[in-house]
Amino acid sequence: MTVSRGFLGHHDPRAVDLPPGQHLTRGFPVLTAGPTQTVATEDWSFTITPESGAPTRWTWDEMMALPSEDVTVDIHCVTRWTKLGTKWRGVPLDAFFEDVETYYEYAMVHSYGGYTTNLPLEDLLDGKAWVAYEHDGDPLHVEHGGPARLLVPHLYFWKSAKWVNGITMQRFDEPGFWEGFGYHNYGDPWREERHAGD
Ligand SMILES: Nc1nc2c(c(=O)[nH]1)N[C@H]1C(S)=C(S)[C@@H](COP(=O)(O)O)O[C@H]1N2
Ligand SMILES: [Mo]
Repeated sequence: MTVSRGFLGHHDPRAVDLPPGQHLTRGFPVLTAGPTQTVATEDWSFTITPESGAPTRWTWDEMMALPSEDVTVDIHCVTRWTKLGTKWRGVPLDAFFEDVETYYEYAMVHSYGGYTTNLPLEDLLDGKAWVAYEHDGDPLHVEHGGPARLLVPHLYFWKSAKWVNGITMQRFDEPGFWEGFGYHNYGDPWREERHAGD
């Protein structure tokens, strides 16, 4: 008999493999610094700018022509809630980067509205990150970053930029929005990297 982690989570939190300092939530809290962004899919685009300066841009329809995946992942917010077994559909970042040549190791992720977050490129590749446009079988709600957000479930959820619209490749790492306010530069929930110096 197999028992999913999600099932156990509703009955015996101690049986669930939770990162340190986290507790389970069954809801889906909304956390946004600043106003919710409203972007129609006709106006949406996703742009990767490598060191050549020549951007590669995908419209909504062009993104939809890339191979999508259904993923079920646990998400961990630095405010200490963890939600198990969240279901998403999205395009893996690997599919976008197939069309991009870069030797730079750092990515700065940009959102509509100006939110940014930084992470090493390797944390976006090899099936570790998606541009997600469905949650639980529905189009992603605007307050959760719809029409599309970054999903990087192995890092604290502030790295999963809502209303994502692009990535700039960088030779040197630089802090994004929360990282500049003292959040940890990398944000591994299993090592409890909440704040700079953790
Ligand atoms: N564009 C944008 N993306 C963002 C944020 C934000 O304020 N703006 N907040 C981050 C934080 S701190 C968290 S915990 C998650 C929250 O996502 P949710 O509102 O879907 O739960 O989005 C992240 N992505
Ligand atoms: Mo957060």
